[in-house]
Amino acid sequence: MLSERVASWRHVFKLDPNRAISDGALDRICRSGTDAVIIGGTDGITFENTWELLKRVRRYDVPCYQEVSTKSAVIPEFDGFLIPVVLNAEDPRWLIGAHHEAIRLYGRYIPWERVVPEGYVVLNPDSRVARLTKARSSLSEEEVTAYARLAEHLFRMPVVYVEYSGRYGDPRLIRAARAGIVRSRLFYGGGISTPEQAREAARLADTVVVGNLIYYNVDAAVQTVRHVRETPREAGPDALR
Ligand code: 1GP
Repeated sequence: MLSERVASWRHVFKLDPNRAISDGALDRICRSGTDAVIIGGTDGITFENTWELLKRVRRYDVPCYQEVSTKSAVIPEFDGFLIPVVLNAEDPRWLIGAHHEAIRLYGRYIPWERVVPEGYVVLNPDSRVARLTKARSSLSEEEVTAYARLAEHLFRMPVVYVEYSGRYGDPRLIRAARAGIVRSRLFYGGGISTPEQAREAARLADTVVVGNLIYYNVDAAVQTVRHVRETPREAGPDALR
């Protein structure tokens, strides 16, 4: 099952098809020992730029997943598909509208066994994803816990994703998400650039996502794999399961 594979990820890199990356940098990322490479982004995502990047990543053994943000860029050759559902979006398009439209058009062809929904909670109001989805991102700990609980218990989502894209997050809110889930996997992504941040994120989340750092300090990005792997996750409510 794909969601079981996703449940084994401790560290992943996220590559943006709309940003340039040299062959040398891509080589380092794909050989870094990360658990998977996710390809996806918010702006300027096309079939062509996604396909170009997928072909380059496919030279390596690392599993490669598409995080789908636009239906016209979906490529069947990925190992699997992560489908963001932005739980705190005030524009319902990003909660259900875009998904409904894609399923209306392509529903009979979708390989559901290779699809994993992600319940996003977008917490950086200045990020492109927050602006696009009109995310209600100024949330209390209690509100974040409630979104996480809702994702797991109402929507049965295998992944809850605390997204700070572009800025390192508030550890209290990552903990608040953890407090709401028992079985779902907690992803954290946003602004990781130092060993301390990588270690802290690894203590708080099940899966740590590193994106932007790849594009300005690939050495530091590669080192986050080791920092995350060396750090045990702190016990949460799921410790009892
Ligand atoms: C973005 O969560 C990822 O969707 C990673 O965030 O790009 O800030 O590392 P950064």
